[in-house]
Amino acid sequence: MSVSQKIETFALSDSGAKRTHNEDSVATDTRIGLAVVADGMGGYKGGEVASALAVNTIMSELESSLKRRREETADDNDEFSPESLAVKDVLELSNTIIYNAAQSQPQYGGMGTTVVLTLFYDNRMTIAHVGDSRLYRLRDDKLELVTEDHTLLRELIARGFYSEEEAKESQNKNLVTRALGIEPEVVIDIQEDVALPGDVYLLCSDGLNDMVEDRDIYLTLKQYNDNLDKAVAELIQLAKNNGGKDNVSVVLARPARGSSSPKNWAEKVVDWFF
Ligand SMILES: [Mn+2]
Repeated sequence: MSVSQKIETFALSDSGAKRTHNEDSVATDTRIGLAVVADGMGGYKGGEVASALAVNTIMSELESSLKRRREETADDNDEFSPESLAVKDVLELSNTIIYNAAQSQPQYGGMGTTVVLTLFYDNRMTIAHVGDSRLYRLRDDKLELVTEDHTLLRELIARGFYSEEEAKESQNKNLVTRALGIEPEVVIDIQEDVALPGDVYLLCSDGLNDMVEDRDIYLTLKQYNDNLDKAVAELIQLAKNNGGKDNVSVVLARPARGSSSPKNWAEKVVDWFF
């Protein structure tokens, strides 16, 4: 890993065990600290087109958007960092591009895509998502779900109509209530947090978490912690072994250790203990 890299990443996307097309798209850019997963939906190639439009827009526009936002004079009233504002810019742009394509070409009518994105910078990170693609974080030996699905089911649970147990049996658990490209405007969930060098971040489409229990995701990340390319392949294989009904995409990202300079005493102590 070169010094200029902010993260190391490992990514795979697979059509699964049942489907012939893969409507998911994944991408990473270690230079700017980016990882993204999108899960498209819509008839006649609409899903593939929508998720590809989202990922391509992010990959081509985020760097210039970051530059623009970082050059702006900081406004004390800004709720978000320049990095988060740049992420918001490109996701809103993606929404517009997909929406316009769907409006102008009948075969793509109604297409849309989920998205989950992480951007790492200065020991911090921005997390953005729309829909039911997820971000998990492994830290201090605990796996935690960072994002909250935008699904009908989640809303019904939040309002007390369903228990978590009843929810597992539900037929329409994958009905997403928010996606890029469906409406002219979209509300994007954005979080900012610290990112620690030992953390492992997992971005995935629902084809992983519908097929593989959180416990097995945790155990796989533990087992292959020193070999994250194996972890990615193993997670995809687990999803396929368990039925693989949907396309399955996994991106793992691990923040790089600040620089190549020798560690100071305090950092070494921290390493011994964790
Ligand atoms: Mn899916």
